[in-house]
Amino acid sequence: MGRRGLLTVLLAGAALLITSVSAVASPVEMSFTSAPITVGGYSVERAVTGNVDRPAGAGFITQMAADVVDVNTGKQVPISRIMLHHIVFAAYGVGPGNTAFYGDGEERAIMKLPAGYGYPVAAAEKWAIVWMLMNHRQQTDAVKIRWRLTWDTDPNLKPVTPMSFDASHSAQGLVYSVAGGGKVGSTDVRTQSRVAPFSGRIVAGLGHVHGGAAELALSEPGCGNRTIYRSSPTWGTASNPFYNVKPILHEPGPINMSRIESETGIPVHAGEELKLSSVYDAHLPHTRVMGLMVVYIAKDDSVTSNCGKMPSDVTQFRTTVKGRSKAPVFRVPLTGIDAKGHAIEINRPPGSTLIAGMSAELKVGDAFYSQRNISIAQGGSVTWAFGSVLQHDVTVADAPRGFNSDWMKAGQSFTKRFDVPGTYKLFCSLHPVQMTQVITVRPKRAG
Ligand SMILES: [Cu+2]
Repeated sequence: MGRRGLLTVLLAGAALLITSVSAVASPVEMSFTSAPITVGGYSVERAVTGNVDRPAGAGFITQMAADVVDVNTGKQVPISRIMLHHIVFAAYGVGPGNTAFYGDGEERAIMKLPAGYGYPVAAAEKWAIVWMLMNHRQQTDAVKIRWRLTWDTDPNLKPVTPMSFDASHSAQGLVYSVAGGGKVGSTDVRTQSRVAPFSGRIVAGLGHVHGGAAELALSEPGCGNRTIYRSSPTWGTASNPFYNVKPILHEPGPINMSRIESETGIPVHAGEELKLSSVYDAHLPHTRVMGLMVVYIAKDDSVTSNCGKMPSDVTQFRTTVKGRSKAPVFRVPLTGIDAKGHAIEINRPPGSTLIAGMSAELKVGDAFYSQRNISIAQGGSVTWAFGSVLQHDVTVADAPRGFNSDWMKAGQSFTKRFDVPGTYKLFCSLHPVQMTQVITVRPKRAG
């Protein structure tokens, strides 16, 4: 063998070595944080932040989680201090539109794909986060949002596509309200049907709900309505901070939603209908609730018909933390501020009561309702005329029936007719301490 031949062999060997090294490249744990975010005392902060940090180059995410950390120590911040109400990660900048690929509510949902699969990230794509934080203490605080992920550049991973379902049908904030008033044990079911975009296999799934939920179910109407993924909540015990912080922004959600993994995958056929059912208790009101599900589908052209056999390796994962399987009855209190500036529960906001007949109108300004206590006749209507620069809303905390307005500002208005008598404790879900209100609906006299 001449020198040239030896060199060729050596080079070929080196190339082989490089190839094999990259093929077995072990996945890397990575951690990123947002810039510091300042949140005022007892306040909500929310925004969309574009172009956040992400791993460089192209690769796959096989696992992902998000939380909130201290600006100085980098340690996780407890809920009693600041809670991450929700966060959604969306990829943009490559092709049209954007793709939400991971979301997390206060239950700290994780994305985890079974072995052999990855969520593909393009080198050129950018990430945006949609987030909301709530400060449960009096003092102004600062935190960073952190996302940790497992990054894998193994080119043999099978790519997955996230497919999301939303029972609110893209309502503002992705929320809706369950009015309540149904019989004990009755349920409120909202559905969304979507068509499988290609033939493949669902290899993972996760769900998100709020207080009062029974479950989320993904079914195939064309296959005898079989349920292919049921995401069930686990509720915190009564001592959980969810039930004990102030202010409470909405009826506390679960501490966990069961998620699935299946290496084989649940077969879905291109064009077949997949239906999300978001099931809530319909006896009590539940306001600003969500019913969100994301499933991760790996393309598989060998799925050639609807209603394929369910795999035997679908594993349900749920928290090992002790909790309750049934949503507890919980009444969201109104919160005020005492003389020392501490958050306390209040029965009604300060101020006089406007006694109205069949209609009343009030103004909504920045962080105030012009009239905070109103008495109105049964069947009467109240109109909120928004004149604010910032967005505000009207949300039932505790009442005989639940409802909510959208977030609104100057020029918009919201009218609600009150057919059921009783005491309606209301707040602005974005300013739950400053903006509280009580509407008393007087019953019609008999005869
Ligand atoms: Cu507000």
